[in-house]
Amino acid sequence: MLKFYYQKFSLYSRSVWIALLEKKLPFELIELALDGDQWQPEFLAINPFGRVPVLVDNNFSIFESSSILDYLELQYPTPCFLPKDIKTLTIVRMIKMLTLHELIPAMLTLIRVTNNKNAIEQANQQITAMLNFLETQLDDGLYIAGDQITLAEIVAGSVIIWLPDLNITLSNHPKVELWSNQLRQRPTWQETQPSPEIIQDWLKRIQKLPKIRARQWQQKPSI
Ligand SMILES: N[C@@H](CCC(=O)N[C@@H](CS)C(=O)NCC(=O)O)C(=O)O
Repeated sequence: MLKFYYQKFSLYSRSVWIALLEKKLPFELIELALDGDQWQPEFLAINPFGRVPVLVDNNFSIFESSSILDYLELQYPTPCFLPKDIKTLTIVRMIKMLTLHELIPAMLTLIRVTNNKNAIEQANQQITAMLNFLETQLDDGLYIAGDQITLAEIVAGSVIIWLPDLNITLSNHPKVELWSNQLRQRPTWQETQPSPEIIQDWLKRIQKLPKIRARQWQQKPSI
């Protein structure tokens, strides 16, 4: 049985959780509190970087959400979340990477940085650029590759629905808004949707994680 280590508020965990559910794979959910349990030797033996998500398949431990999603596509290819057409496949991969390297870091900046106008402005511009790009890739009522969801939906679509919690409206991007609302109705999105209490808790705790991590890293015996 697959073991999935996750945290309910983790933007990175949710895409993997949705992929496992969409593929209807049996898996054991193991929740970390990220209150120090990620630094326990048992967990560091699974992921020496002390982060979730992690997937363990038959003692094979995979970390980094993008690598886990790639592994799932190769090992459990049905249903397949990567289109065959080369151009569409490349757009899906671009959206996945842009979400991880542009969108999520910009969202984390908006949550963590309160006193640096330039950083906040830049983060807002990054988010707008992402929304503009998605808007050009969508047709009304359809997914990125047509009728079927892809890793673009699973990665970007699991994150974008958090934007209203950061006071960023999707109404200037009507195709993205429709797309996001459609995804929100899927059973897998509903099953993984954090409650408003978890979101509030997340907004507070996510600010502290880098400081705790820096302290912990200094104290950590070298590996
Ligand atoms: N690049 C990693 C990022 C994973 C990540 O940063 N996870 C956060 C939760 S959202 C974490 O485990 N943080 C624990 C900590 O900072 O101590 C991925 O894509 O999986």
